Amino acid sequence: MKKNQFYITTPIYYVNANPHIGHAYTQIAVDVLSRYHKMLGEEVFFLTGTDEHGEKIEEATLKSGLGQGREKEFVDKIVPNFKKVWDILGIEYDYFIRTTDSVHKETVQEFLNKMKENGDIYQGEYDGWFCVPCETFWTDGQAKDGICPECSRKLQRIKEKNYFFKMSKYQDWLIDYIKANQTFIMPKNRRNEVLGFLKEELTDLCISRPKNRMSWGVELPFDKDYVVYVWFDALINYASGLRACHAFDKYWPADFHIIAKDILRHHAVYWPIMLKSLSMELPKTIFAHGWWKMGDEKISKSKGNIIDPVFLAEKYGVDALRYFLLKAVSFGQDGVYTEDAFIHLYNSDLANDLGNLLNRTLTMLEKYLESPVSPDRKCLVQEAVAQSSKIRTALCALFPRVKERMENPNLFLKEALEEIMSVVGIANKYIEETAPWKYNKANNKKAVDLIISDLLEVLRSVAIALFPFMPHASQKIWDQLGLRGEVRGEEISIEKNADNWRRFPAGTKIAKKDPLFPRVQ
Ligand code: ME8
Repeated sequence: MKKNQFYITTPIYYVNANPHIGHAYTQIAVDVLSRYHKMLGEEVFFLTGTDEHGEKIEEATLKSGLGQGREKEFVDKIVPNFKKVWDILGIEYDYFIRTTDSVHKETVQEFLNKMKENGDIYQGEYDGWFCVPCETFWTDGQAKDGICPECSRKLQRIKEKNYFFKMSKYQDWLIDYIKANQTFIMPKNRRNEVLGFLKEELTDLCISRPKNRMSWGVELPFDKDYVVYVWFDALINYASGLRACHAFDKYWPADFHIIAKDILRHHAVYWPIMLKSLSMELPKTIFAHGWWKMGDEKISKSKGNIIDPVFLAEKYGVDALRYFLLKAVSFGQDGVYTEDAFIHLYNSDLANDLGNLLNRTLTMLEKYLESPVSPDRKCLVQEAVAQSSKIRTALCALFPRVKERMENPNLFLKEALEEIMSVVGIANKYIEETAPWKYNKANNKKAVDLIISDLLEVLRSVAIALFPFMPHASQKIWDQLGLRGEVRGEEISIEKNADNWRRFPAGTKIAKKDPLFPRVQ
């Protein structure tokens, strides 16, 4: 039984084109959770990678001008683009699994052999529909008029001998499991969606493609004329990725598989049944977030309405992009992207609220106090003391509130950011209400010191709490405050920060720089 480990995954993306803002969204959310759990002192494993087999990739290879049989060359060219984008976005994954890696292919074949030995795989005839862009099989009942119910494109009609996985055998078990484990599929509306889907009789899943029609895949270990259906191959990455690092025993099962709602059925129906057939432990939570859209349409490479995350990161900064994606919509819901909305949030939250708080605090410190923070924080001005105690209360509640939201199975990432920004707002108001410049004019240095010390306390804690979301900006705040070392080394541990107050070291030398988030016009 694992104790202090946290295993989190992203989907593995198709490499038929470069990543867009939708892929970046999942990566950033998982990176935030991973960084957060590291700050709790847990041992974290963050797995990502690429899904490189199947008809879609075969088609993309042909379209690229490389001939049949040169798929590996094609994917080898695209994969570095994914890694480059993740580096630019500050995604600190622990391992990048590729489904063309030998450890993955071996794992797939081993798992399929086991399922066959268990009597869960058999040969039969597939007579139904297939969607190449979604790489998904559909029954007559699901595909009205030969149109894909997921992406609305025309389907292929397929009638051929294939191998099947006995999903129907496990239908009742899965329904009971989902009902008994309230947080297995999150958020709740997704759980209901899966339970709704399971009200219909589950058909067995076609898990092979005959090589004479589509040969780009992992060969079936028990029949050389077939390759494994790409989804059956891809889902196994969550095990092979750990195996590649000899980390399986330490981290299995996953705490979270983070995906978007488009691939919920594959993760919440196929995958648990595959694991059940293999007698393997199930992931604790499958969390399906929403879609980024342009107008009413999902942003997707096949629709061509993509937004390039690197362009935005270069224009506004990586951390601004990370902040926008997680603050603009509650995790789990859809969001509509516009650059205007991005700029609006950037200016109001980052330039005005956070950037200003840092700037005003450091400017006052430079102007009003001889030494940065005097160890003597006693202040005889009752008014200032009363205000100070209010801000102290707000700040002491910050880590517990952030913790409550980040560790909630609903993954309240937006709401955690709201808590942090609310303390920033309170601190800005504190400056307005206490007007330290007046105390300075009256030469009451003790009151000035009290107020500025409080603001430094706030900024220190805010930098820590923001680190998972905005790692670069929070380190810059830390450095400007003159604090030593790295924010990432701090712990968001309630036990260790029981009273999150008076933790700012006295006598610290500040290092004020240009504004962190210059206003965008
Ligand atoms: O489905 N909004 O790969 P894929 C939010 N290879 N998230 C989005 C998005 C959008 N508009 N567009 C894409 C596959 N995503 C399979 C997965 S896993 C074993 C195999 C993100 O390249 C989101 O995470 O089509 C979604 O689930 C994923 O990209 C789909 O990526």
